[in-house]
Amino acid sequence: MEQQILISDLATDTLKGLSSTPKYLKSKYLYDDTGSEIFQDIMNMEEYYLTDCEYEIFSEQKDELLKAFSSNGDVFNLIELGSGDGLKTKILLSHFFNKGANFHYLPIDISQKANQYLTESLQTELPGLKVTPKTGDYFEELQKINTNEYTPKVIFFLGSNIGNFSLEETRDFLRHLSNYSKKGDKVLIGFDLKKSPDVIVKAYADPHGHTSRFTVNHLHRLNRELGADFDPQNFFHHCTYNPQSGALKSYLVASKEQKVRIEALEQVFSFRKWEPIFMETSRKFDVAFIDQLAAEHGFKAVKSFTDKRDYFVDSLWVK
Ligand code: AVJ
Repeated sequence: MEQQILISDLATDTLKGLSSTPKYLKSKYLYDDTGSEIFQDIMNMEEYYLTDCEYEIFSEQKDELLKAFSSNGDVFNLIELGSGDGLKTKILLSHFFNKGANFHYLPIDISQKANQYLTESLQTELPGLKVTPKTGDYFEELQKINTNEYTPKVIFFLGSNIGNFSLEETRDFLRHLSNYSKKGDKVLIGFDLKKSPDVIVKAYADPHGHTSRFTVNHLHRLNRELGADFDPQNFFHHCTYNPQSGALKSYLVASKEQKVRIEALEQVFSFRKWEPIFMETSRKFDVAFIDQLAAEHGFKAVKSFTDKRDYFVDSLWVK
């Protein structure tokens, strides 16, 4: 049943995106099973520094992080939005667990499969850890966690997932988060920082072609799930970085004029030669703007956990 709901969302959003001028597709649909696998390849490549940075931050600053979350052994709920395979979070979970920290881990993810895998692996790796996975939309699931008995919360939103939002969506997200949080609750958000444009572009226009496969998979997905007849050979991946706004934008560009029929939408879409489909924003931030975002939404940015190269920050906010 869940699959059905997703398919109809995919159809509605695809219709909207491909009927717009300029055309776009929503980046959240990049993560079907194939897309999630390709994303693992992206995370494993040298050029995609983001994963390494957050891994380094967690490995080297896990003591400081635990102190920041629970200075005197107080109980807390650790809620993670978009937990995925949890590879990086596990560094913290095992450290906290081995230190005898008193916490309950609640990972929330859209993928049932990812959740199940994460929970099973935690049961063998950290038997005794309290884990309650939730599958679904972040905020719907968050509301359900809200129990009468009040336990302080720490909410994780890692990996620069926030960078996929437009500025308006970022503010909507933070407003939700703020409304949900009580005084003293904490959030830890992973932001990718502005840096040499060459470094950034290499992470998204990689020589291995993983990122290209990742975006082109969106077209394969429309072929598979909506009966589209895209010829993926006729589109190529291109990205641009604007050092002023910090927006890295990815496109699929049509290399020739063509028509594409999408069965499920009973519609044909025309593409001009060199017409782009806007696929994704991967926004880069600076610390002053991060502090401003926190303040605008009733949080105080209390500590920046950064890697040695200052490429990435996990910013800790307190309500
Ligand atoms: C998962 C959203 C953090 O924007 O860096 C990686 C997705 N897209 N390469 C990012 C992505 C192309 C990634 N996030």
